[in-house]
Amino acid sequence: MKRRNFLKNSTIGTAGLITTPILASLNVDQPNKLSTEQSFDGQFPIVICTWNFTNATAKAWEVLNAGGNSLDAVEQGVMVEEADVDNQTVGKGGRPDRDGYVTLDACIMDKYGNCGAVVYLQNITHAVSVARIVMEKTPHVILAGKGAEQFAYENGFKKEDLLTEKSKAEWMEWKKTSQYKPVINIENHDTIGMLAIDQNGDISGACTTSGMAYKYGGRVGDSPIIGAGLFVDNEIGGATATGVGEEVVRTVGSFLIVELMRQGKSPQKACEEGVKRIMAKNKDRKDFQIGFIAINKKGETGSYCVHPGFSYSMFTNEGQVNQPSESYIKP
Ligand code: SD4
Repeated sequence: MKRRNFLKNSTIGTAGLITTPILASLNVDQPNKLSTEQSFDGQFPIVICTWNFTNATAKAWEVLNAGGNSLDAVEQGVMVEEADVDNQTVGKGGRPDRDGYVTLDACIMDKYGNCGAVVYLQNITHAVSVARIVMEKTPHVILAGKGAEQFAYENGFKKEDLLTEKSKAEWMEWKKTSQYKPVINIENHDTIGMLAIDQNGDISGACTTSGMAYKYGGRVGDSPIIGAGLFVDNEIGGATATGVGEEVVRTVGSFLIVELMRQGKSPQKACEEGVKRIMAKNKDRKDFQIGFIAINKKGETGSYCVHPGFSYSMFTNEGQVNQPSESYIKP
């Protein structure tokens, strides 16, 4: 976003005036940190998320455009998908594990590097909100299973059956063969990982999923693991992942991408390197999908994936776009 658009934006008549001194106070000696000069080259406020979850980015944008902070934006953005029963990869309506239980993984990270996560959470739609209160109300980072569920009830969340008729019918069909074979680009959407920069230039991220369909009971993926499925460093940028979580965990993918940006790589180049590291560990195996998205402090974005078909949704002052991702394996 150019300076003129930034100032034109929104509520920003005043927010721009407030923001500029904050930007000016940031360290200008380090190229990866936001300088006053650089601050208007990128785009912010901005929100991006994995896949074409346009309703989610629209919700997050609503928060950002009203002057809200990036933490609220990412939480409320991904909640849209958690509540959508037609989305069978996130929240309510998600596909169950091989025993028929819907178990959710989610995490959230704020501008201070605070983070919270829930793993193997059952019967609660908004796993990301439970993750947020783990971050804000406990001395811990991760709560699992029954403990996480109990904590959620104590904090006013209500018990819900997350297994919809549709997901149940599909699971019963799957049980006939019980063959575990993750499908590449299921329905062209999957786990939602979201990154946002607010009007103050502060970055937050969230990631939430029902995990791989028909996984082993008790399996936890990358999505709630800070550094794997999501990482945010407010001085540098953020990254988040979708795809076969085991592969992302093995390379601590999102942390790696943020560190590569710290070393000077663009979000695009950092995502490419993240995927290449995974492929280097899988010389004989290419039958899985991983997609990374990243954003730096300037609001520049990038993405890369293993197989064609991945894209990310972006909402800025210039509107919403679905950005196709380049892939390691060419179309
Ligand atoms: C997981 N990364 O549980 C998640 C699921 C996902 O594409 O993104 N699937 O491994």
